[in-house]
Amino acid sequence: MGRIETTSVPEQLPVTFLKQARLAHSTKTAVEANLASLNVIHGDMDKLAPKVRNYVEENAMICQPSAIHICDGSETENTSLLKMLEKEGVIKPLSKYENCWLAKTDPADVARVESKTFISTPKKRDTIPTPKDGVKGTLGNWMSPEKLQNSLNDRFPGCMKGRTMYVIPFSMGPVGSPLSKIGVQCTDSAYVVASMRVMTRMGQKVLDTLGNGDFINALHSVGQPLPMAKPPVNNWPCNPEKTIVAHIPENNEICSFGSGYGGNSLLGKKCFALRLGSIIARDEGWLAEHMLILGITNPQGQKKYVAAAFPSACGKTNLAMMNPSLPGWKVECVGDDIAWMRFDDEGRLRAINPEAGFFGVAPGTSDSTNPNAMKTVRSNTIFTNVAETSDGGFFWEGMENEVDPNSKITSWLGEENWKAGGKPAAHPNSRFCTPAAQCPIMDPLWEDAKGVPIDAIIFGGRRPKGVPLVYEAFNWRHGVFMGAAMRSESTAAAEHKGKVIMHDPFAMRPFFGYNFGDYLKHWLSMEQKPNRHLPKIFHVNWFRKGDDNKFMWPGFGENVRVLDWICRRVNNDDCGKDSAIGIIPKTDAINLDGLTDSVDMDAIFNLPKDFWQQEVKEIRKYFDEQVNVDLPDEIDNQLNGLRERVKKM
Ligand code: GTP
Ligand code: SPV
Ligand code: MN
Repeated sequence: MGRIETTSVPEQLPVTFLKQARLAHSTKTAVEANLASLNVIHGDMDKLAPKVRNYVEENAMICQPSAIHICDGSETENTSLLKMLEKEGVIKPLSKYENCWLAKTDPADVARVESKTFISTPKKRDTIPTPKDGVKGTLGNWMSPEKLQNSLNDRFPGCMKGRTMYVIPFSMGPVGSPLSKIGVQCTDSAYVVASMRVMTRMGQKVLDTLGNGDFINALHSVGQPLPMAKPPVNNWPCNPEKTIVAHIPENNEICSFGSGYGGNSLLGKKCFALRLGSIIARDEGWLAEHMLILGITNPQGQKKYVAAAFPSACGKTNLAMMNPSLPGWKVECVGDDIAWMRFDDEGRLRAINPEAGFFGVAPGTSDSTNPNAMKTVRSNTIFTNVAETSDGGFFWEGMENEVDPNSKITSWLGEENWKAGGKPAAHPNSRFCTPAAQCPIMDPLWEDAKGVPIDAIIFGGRRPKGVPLVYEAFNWRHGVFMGAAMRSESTAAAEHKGKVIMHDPFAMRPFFGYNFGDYLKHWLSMEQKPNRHLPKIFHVNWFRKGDDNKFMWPGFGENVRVLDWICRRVNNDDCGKDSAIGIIPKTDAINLDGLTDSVDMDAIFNLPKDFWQQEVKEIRKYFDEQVNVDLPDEIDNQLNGLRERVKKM
């Protein structure tokens, strides 16, 4: 503790992007005055390695918080922050459980904001493909360095006035693992600190490992200096009009302003592990993907690991912790959202989960759909925008049979004595933030520094029509094409309105750190190195709907039947047959033993020719308009191949 001792500002600080902007508008004396007035209320600036200290001082100079708190990650620190948040009315305890909390946000700040998420590089084409003339690009948002500098300069100076700036050293991946990477996030939100403590490994041990090494620079502000002109809604300060989530790959820097929610504010997750992560991965020859990782063991004791990419709110968390309905099968969870994967010296693709917690969709989660998640969230969990029950519990859509019928429900919007029929009790993107270690089925190797060997990669999405339950790629290239051609119904995870089928290649559309065409080339290049055991690639769809508009497949624990077929295909079992779109299960090859729901398997695997002709056209249009000249020839060939096969259907 103590005040920052600074007699002079070095002429040559390592200059982050933001600081260039700030220093251009500030005199050295003013900077010194700011620094000298800073009040360190927790931790010791003198003990920080020079690079970390510079970053903290720089952010403090710009944002002008009233105090600095360097997080040690301890239980004591966490408890006192939670108490403070409770006192401020940001969170309240859910007394039915141990150390569980409910936060309600300003209803204007409930999800990622893709339209305000930018990547800034000197050359636009490094970040996004050039769409065809007259077409608006949808594969990410680029901003010029000059414009970003102005935007940041318009927002960050003085943005933390009256607030404490927390310094969060965090590791993505187990602390000290050669596959892990370190970041330092400065934020003026204690809710973010408590959440980052769940989602990442954070605190003193990370600083010890980092030494004076390099790290990802992550700055976050809710964008509401004190005193606020108007009091915050739900004690949740945010600044939706001015929200911006900016990435500056050249500097390994993230600057996020105006939102306290999820991927906008927990900067280790999408900003670091996916957007900047995918760039680092390309440069270093590996893959950073929006994928769950699970281990699956068949009744004979044979175990495989699988990674699966589904778009936001399309079933990753549920699959990652599934409770298999087939007797003798076991699923174990390595991660539910992000996979960092690289080929090892033996040519096997190995994956780690860079996260330490789950930021999972609450609605739909129940003892019947995801009992392992329900067990995980009963302690040490922060819930956001769910409903509460009068007996101190949580509630959301899907839990109707699991609450005391005598208890009263208060909706996330504060509607007391809430009853089904009107607005939902919980926001559709309400979430639990819970430690992975508490999940009863964590894989024994989930924190293994080497990562787990991946046998199969699965793509999937919400496809109400035409797309079968499962099919397999003919080979790696075809699999990469399948990832590129992914489409899915939009969900509440971002600001999209209505249920439209959107292209979401690799489930990464909101998370690409660089030009999607180059990303495809990177994926294709995986095949070009010798002696690699390339995982087989599959596509699944749990969400096909019948004429009655109901899901045709029961999903959840029953999905093990599909994983069973996938595992057999990985073993080269002769249980598949060629179709126009890929390899599909032979008749009766999906084990339906004990399935109580009646499922029309013919309908679920039916491939309507007109649908697929339309699909080919739509993919063609998307590639032409959006990826344009950056589309690799191989992907073009793959689409032509599909078109020809569909013609012959
Ligand atoms: P993000 O955290 O946003 O990346 O989402 P996610 O991909 O982890 O999705 P999640 O597993 O949280 O599921 C989102 C919603 O889909 C929840 O409401 C689930 O109940 C529902 N869901 C998941 N799996 C299935 C399934 O097999 N069938 C059906 N019908 N719904 C499912
Ligand atoms: C997603 O949207 O894919 C999420 C939630 O996992 S968030 O952390 O908000 O990005
Ligand atoms: Mn996600």
